[in-house]
Amino acid sequence: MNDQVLHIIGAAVGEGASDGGCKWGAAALKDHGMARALAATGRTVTWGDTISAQPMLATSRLHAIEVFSDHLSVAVQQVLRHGQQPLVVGGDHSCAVGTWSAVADHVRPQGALGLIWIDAHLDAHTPDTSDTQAPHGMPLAALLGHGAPGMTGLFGWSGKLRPEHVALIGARSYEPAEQALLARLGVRVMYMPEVLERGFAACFAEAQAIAQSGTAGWGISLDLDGLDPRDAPGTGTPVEQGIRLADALAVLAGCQQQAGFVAMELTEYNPLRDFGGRTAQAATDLVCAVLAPERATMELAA
Ligand SMILES: [Mn+2]
Repeated sequence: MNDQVLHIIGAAVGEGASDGGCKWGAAALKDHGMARALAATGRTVTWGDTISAQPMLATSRLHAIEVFSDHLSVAVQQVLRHGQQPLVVGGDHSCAVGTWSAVADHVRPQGALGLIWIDAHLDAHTPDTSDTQAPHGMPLAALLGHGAPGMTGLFGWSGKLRPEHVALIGARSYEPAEQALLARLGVRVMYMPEVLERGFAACFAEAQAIAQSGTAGWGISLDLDGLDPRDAPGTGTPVEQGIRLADALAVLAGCQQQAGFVAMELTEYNPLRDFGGRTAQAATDLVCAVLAPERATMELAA
């Protein structure tokens, strides 16, 4: 539906991470002109509310993220109820709990939600397994129904994602407990060596088939640290040897036209590490590639 309004929601959260710089990511991407760039692709774009985590009102970091997730989920729910398409711009990746809980709840009457998770990490810790206790390492586990009740149980139900409808691409930094949880659940994880061997295009095609098969809709949660730091250094937790930007732009172009595509999230932009704005431009080009109303050949910024 190419005339559908694209509604951007900022997620001003850095409290989920050990380095809080991502809290300023949404505001920086707004200043960089992300909405204008999306409008230039032919979309009708609104930059709506920015939801901020409020650590001073919380008893702990986890509690702050629980309250924030609840607020973000209501904002995303409102966008969907108005028939608009949400684009959530983070923010550390703990925002995924609010984003995808709302999308899953919205499509629930028609069926399950599929999700493609592009990331250097697995984000599949629970409070029982995390050494750092950083909530941005927990959102995927929470969406699968494992973790703190305040993160798993939004809208009064748990298990927003079923393992068979989820695929991860690009993982290369993780702990055994998260790998074990995803393996036990049967989630398909394409680790970085496999991506380098098969190519990002083949991996994404497989992930898309997983996300589309037997679901009522699907989306993409894109953690910028899934990219190679040579192309996107301004992320919360950079890890060497990732997906190259040119590959991502070529492969992600046209998702908006694919059957069942409902929403996108872009996370872990850290403007404090993005000297010269290269990562902001990469983030902008990526959302334009995914969300443009017609498939366009992206020209790489020199
Ligand atoms: Mn992540």
